[in-house]
Amino acid sequence: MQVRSLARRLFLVIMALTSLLPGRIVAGSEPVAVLFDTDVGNDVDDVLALGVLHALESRGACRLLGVTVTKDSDLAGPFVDLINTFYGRPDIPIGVVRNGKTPDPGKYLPLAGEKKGDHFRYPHRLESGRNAPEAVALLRKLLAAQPDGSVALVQVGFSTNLARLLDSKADDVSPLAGRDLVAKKVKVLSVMAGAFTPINGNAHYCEYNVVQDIANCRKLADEWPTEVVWSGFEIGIAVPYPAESILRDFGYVEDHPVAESYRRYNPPPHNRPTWDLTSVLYAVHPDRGYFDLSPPGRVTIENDGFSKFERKDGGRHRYLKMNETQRARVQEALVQLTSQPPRALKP
Ligand SMILES: [Ca+2]
Repeated sequence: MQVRSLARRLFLVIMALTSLLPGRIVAGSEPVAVLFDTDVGNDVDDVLALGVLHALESRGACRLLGVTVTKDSDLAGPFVDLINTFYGRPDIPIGVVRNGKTPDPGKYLPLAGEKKGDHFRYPHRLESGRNAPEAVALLRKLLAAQPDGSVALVQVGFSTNLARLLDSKADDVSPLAGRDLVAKKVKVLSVMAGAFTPINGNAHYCEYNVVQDIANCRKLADEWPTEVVWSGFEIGIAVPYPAESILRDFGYVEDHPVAESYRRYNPPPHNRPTWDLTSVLYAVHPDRGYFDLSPPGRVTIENDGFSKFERKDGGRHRYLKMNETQRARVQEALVQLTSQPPRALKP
């Protein structure tokens, strides 16, 4: 009797420990299929957001189907490749914009060109965005291959690629035009853009991602056929990434591309806002209570780039809201996810 009771206790302990292993998928939940569209190379939160996606994939919460870039620098695609390679996923497809915005390489994309002897300091295969597929063609191909209504699309830069996707024509990968393909395959568009509360007392704040490509953001707001959830400027600034984490949580490897990008962009003690990270967290964990949602309505983009929200029953647009408890939870989750080591990091 005693032996059986001991064996049962041991069994329960093992089961409890197993449930704590990273990567375990909670019964009944499928990893969320994610497409990530980024202007990586401008601000550094895009890099942290990509790190968060990799950490979530390592935990079995999502699958990163592909990354598309709206920053028109030849180093943006290679930089995404080096981050994906660092996290042990060098085969994730990367598509880049042609004739897009902000061609300057900025402060940290040059990491993708730096060498140590004959090799890249941070290993990767893609040497120039010119060798990568065009973003819209790649988005069509990846969407067409997914089950209907399954994809979470995360846009954390300009709307160039996704607006062009709406206008894309039927092709070899799908008989559907872009808008119909999106309506069929996409579950939600989680977008970091706009501002939905006054910013430092300014009730007409024109946010950067919108302002850089107003026409395409307006098209996205007017024509995107699925649910859209906006993370406004106010959400990211309410959750600063603690610089202390950059100083203390990334030393598990000598050179860490996320921490190094952060230092090059705006080094500690600066606490960078987590704009793009919040759109990723919502897209992968919409049901975990990290955020509340506004009532449904409609976002319109004005001529100067201001994002106006009007409440409307049955509207497809909502924006993220957050109380103080949620803010604390989001910050803690984002620090843990951003600093989580790659799964197969070699010593
Ligand atoms: Ca961004």
